[in-house]
Amino acid sequence: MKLVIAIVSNDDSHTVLSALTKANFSVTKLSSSGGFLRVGNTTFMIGTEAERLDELLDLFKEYCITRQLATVSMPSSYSDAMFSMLPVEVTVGGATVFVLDVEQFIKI
Ligand code: 2BA
Repeated sequence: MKLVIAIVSNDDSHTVLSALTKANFSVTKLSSSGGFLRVGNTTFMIGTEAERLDELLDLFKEYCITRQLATVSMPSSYSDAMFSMLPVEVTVGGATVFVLDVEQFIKI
């Protein structure tokens, strides 16, 4: 069994969640935020049989769209502020996915 932790844009979370549940994956949805942009995103935790991993990843590929976003990076300290408030373009969307082996899956 695998545990998939997937971080996606809030813009894509509704459609990918619908597709996941329609395909009979069990999903836990967490509200999260990224350390770089410091805006909200969505983290999904999905426990699945290893045989269905490719099917699961295909749903994220289909529904999580990458886009370019112009933003300003947030200063981490006062001395950084003068340099880091310049506009930067980052790629957002898509999905950041971690796949972990599950040692035990227990429902009590
Ligand atoms: P954020 O940390 O808010 O990052 C949003 C996007 O900003 C990133 O997209 C990347 O394109 C850019 N970015 C991040 N750190 C950067 C940096 N130091 N310099 C320049 N650009 C930077 P993604 O890579 O697709 O990541 C989307 C979200 O997934 C991240 O939001 C974070 O919440 C999570 N994430 C990505 N990689 C991670 C990792 N290795 N561990 C934990 N969470 C991760």
